[in-house]
Amino acid sequence: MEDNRFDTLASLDDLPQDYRNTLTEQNLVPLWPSLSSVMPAKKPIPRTQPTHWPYSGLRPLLLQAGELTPIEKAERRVLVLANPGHGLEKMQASAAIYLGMQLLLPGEVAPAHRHTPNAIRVIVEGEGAYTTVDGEKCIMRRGDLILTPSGVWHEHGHEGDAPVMWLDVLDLPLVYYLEASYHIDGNPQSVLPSLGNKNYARGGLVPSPLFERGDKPYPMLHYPWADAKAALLSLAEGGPDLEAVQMAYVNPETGADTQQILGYFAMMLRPGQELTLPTRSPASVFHVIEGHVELTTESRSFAMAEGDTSCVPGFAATTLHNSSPDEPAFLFIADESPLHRKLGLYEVRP
Ligand code: 1HN
Repeated sequence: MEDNRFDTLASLDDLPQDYRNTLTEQNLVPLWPSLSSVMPAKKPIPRTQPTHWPYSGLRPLLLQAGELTPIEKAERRVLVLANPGHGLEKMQASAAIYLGMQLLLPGEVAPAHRHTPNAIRVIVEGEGAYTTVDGEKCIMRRGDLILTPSGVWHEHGHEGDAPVMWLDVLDLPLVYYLEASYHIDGNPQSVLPSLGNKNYARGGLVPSPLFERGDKPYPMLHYPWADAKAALLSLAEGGPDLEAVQMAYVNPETGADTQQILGYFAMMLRPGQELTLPTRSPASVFHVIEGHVELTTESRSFAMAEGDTSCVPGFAATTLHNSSPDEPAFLFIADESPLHRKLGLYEVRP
């Protein structure tokens, strides 16, 4: 048996032009000339290229956008981290992941809206900004994860005195491809009295008044970095032999991924640690919260500093290295694994 029979199939040029013209007139296409590109042998040929967006390059351009474009003219003032493999105008980091770096200046308001794509934010720099999600005012601090699930009202405001920047991660490319992407404008939300994430102050305990359990699909919207970092340090301390010090962000009521399509993780690399990740079908995004990380994938290598973001396609062998001999490094990771698992496409290659 040949290794790849598809390579031997006839091409379009093997067909007479008048036959091809007649097919086109009737909106018909022969399959065999395209079979090997839509289903390549053994693994996909991704459009997604390993790509690195250093914060040092992005930051001054985003601040410049703050001077050039008032918030009223932007709705959201964002520079999109676009993967050249998809074409910059597609605004995709991977097949399903959109990434943007957003700027809010003191006193500005990014008005309330809701939309079908799911969003999250990871705070990169600055203090005093907040986002109100479903009536819950979430104060943004560096490294915090804040969820804005599909269909939920959200708006951003800034009561501090220096610019605030954060990374937005959305499943927009997928939802757009499905022709399911739209938004609805809203009015300022009233902030509801709530304990927010403090309802889930300790792992393993969920509120259960009068023996009942909550039924919100997104019970926790704000995951402070201080808690995630403490959890990672505790895991590392308790397991000196543990290869990967990694936490998944989950719905505390169900233990499931926080959102339906993209998955979110926090990882600690011990001083000097080199970690080879499993080769998996979903694409992944890596964002450095603290420290320096060298990411190597498919003969590309990125020296990542704090605030840097990079993207790696699925099926790509990837190694992370904390180049500091005496400080841990901390990463935020987003991937397409919930989507792949739901679709039955999730794979880990040996
Ligand atoms: C959006 O609503 C936000 O609410 C950020 O901050 C980025 C990118 C595409 C579509 C909607 C936000 C977005 C977005």
